[in-house]
Amino acid sequence: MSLQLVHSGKVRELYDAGDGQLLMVASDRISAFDVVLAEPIPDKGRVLTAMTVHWLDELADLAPSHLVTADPAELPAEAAELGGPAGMAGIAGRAVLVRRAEMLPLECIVRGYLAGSGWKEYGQSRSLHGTPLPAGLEQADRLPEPVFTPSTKATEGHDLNISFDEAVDLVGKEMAEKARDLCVEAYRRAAAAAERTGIIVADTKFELGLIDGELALCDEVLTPDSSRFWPAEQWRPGTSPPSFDKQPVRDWLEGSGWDKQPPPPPLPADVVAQTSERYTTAYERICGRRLADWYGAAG
Ligand code: PZK
Repeated sequence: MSLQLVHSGKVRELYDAGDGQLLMVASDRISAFDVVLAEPIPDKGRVLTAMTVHWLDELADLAPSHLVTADPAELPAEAAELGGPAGMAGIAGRAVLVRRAEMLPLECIVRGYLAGSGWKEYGQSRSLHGTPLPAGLEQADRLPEPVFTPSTKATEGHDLNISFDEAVDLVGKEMAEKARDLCVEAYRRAAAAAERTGIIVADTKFELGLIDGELALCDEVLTPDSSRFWPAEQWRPGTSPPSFDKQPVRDWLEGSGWDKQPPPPPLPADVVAQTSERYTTAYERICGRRLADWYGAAG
């Protein structure tokens, strides 16, 4: 009996584990400029999984989560088939068992800094998803207060930014307010903790779902794939700060002469190694734990 694949993302997979549970597996794949590269980044899946578990634990008093277990000993036996020749050891640390939730049809984004589409919108209308902002802000500036900037999951391609009122139309006033308050508080806490380690969480995306009628944190939480992490010492308003994790990949691809059309060129081994190191450092700095202590990590 094999686990049924229910969703396949760019860099992770979701399987039906029966009994109202799902198995989420984070791969070591990396995407840049909207394409997935051929070379895996060693330990990336473990870093993202360990970070999510860290934050779910830190935020447990704020909200319940979908997490059942990350312990490979507690995963369904069929999960070993997904680990390649190493069996269960091959997915240890990058697979988690979760409860199936009724997902909100919203991407719950919180922005503490002006980057990406938020910076673009500010330039056009001096607002963020309808929330007016002070004049004179620069790219990458810190916002006076974090702003909840929801979007809807587009079926293909990119998400569509919506106003808070449009979020209310989708999930109702009470649910939209609950989601906003939960996400803004989770962002505040995580950003404050990361700032103490010299890392800025510019923005992050939460996915919420209902489990037994309660709003729960689902999916990835405060990882480099769901957030913009910047090294604080390289943050300069008016410029676009480097990504803490993916910058070696982006820089190398930019310098390679690649036309940004798939397939991308193969990444050199030293770029792969440097990037793996960045992910590990991000985990160890932000979470204050050693990756070697996480399930399956080489150490
Ligand atoms: C769920 N995704 C995103 C896509 C992935 C993940 N607890 C849950 N219950 C029901 N559905 C989901 C979750 C969670 N988390 C998450 N889509 C549905 C997604 C592709 C691969 F690993």
